[in-house]
Amino acid sequence: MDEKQSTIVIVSNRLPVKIVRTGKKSELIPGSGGLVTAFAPVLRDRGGIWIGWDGDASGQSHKKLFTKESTAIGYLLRPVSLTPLEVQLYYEDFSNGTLWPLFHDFLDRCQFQPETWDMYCSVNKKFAHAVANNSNPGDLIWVQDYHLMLVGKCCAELGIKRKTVFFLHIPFPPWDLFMRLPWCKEIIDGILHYDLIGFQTERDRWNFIRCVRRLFPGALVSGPQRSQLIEYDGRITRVGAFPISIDFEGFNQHASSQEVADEAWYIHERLPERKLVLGVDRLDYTKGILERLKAFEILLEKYPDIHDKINFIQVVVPSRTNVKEYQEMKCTIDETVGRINGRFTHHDWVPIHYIYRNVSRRELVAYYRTSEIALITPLKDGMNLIAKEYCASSVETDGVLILSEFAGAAQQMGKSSLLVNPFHVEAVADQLHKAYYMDEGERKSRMRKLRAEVRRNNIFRWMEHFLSAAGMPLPKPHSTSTDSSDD
Ligand code: GDG
Repeated sequence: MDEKQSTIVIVSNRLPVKIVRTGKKSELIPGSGGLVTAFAPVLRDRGGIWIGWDGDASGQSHKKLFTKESTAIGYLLRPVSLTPLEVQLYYEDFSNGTLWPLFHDFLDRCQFQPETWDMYCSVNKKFAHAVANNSNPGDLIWVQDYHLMLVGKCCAELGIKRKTVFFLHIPFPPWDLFMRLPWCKEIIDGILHYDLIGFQTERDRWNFIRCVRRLFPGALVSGPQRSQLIEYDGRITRVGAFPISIDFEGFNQHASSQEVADEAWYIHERLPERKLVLGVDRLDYTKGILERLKAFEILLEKYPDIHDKINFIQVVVPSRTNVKEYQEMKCTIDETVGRINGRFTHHDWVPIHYIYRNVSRRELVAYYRTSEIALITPLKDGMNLIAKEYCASSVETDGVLILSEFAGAAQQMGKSSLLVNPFHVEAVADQLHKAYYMDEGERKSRMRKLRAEVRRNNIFRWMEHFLSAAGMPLPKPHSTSTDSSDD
């Protein structure tokens, strides 16, 4: 390694940037998504290295571009190049076609093919080589998510002695589902090579421990629930739940800014006397977009009293646009929106406003701030940062959060939101009606509690908790968050 010694090396499937080509020139632009939102402020604050795939499926190397530009991003980026076949088998087929549906309880969508598993193992090894080339013995290697569950074991096999820790951003499935995976034992064995494993919720941690007990009866599980130890094959792994969060003050301040206030005013000015219901999701079957549209349709059917007085704004962010299944899902959403609007639109009232594109951070925060109700109903979700961002941006403190009980966020935010089963569309419609008529006192009291929760358990606290469990010195205290409650 030629750069200065680093203390934290983040390893994730994708680097938090996109390569954009304009004519002959290529440049890096910051990407969007859960991981970037979570880590960028922290790495910028204290420095570090981020290793990941550069996102180019052609296998072309972009090392020079990264060397030149990555320092401008605020931390070092080290790209891993993948061949088209690796992208297909490791990323599209095994990570997205097997692990993603399995871990979100969609067994019927899983494909089980030995060649995709073989490629998953071989790409995990490739990432371990990148770790070897870009880290020093004192560093902490922090591996992210389901694409790279074997990197810790691969590092050990390469003889690299580093502290390696792992965080799973998606749910961990119940054992009877997980055991359907032909390579379930290999995966648990791989994960048990990390020194620390972090899950989003206690439920995920518990599911994992049950799998360990079933598959490795000789493993010794001890310690208090919050910080359990698993002793197996001469190694000790710590396991805990670390619910991820957001930069509360960042969203709070942006939502309070003049540019967002202007945009929020503009959105509502064009929809006067209406309450806005907001949904924001990456296009994915786990997010429950169709079920949510159905719930909204039932609301309009069952409660004519709110016709003309409500608008549902659904933002769908394009995702996996080259995959047929996702293209079909988009067509079904387009048709459903068209059908519901065709059924209920009259005069100047079009009930559903459907936005299918990436939105700027300013626009997103303006929608958060100005929407009276957020309808966040994934069928299953590791955490769901949208729910937390909505509360942090609700600076008037009177938004109502309707939240799926199957989002990880429900564990912290369930009490003060309106909790729903997203599969029970009639009940979701009833909760929407309740939210519409909720009085100001109750709205404010609930939102105050939600904001206090997200303000306290923010992304910096998450990082501190995780690093402290990893046995690393804590980063300097971040002063953006105060516990004094103006809300
Ligand atoms: C995983 C887990 C877990 C999205 N579109 C735009 C945009 N975003 C930002 C949002 C938010 C993030 O992306 C999406 O958050 P999610 O929580 O839904 O995350 P996933 O991408 O599904 O990822 C999830 C997360 O990891 C973190 O651990 O919560 O359960 O599946 O931050 O703001 N931002 C902007 N424009 C967009 O169009 N500006």
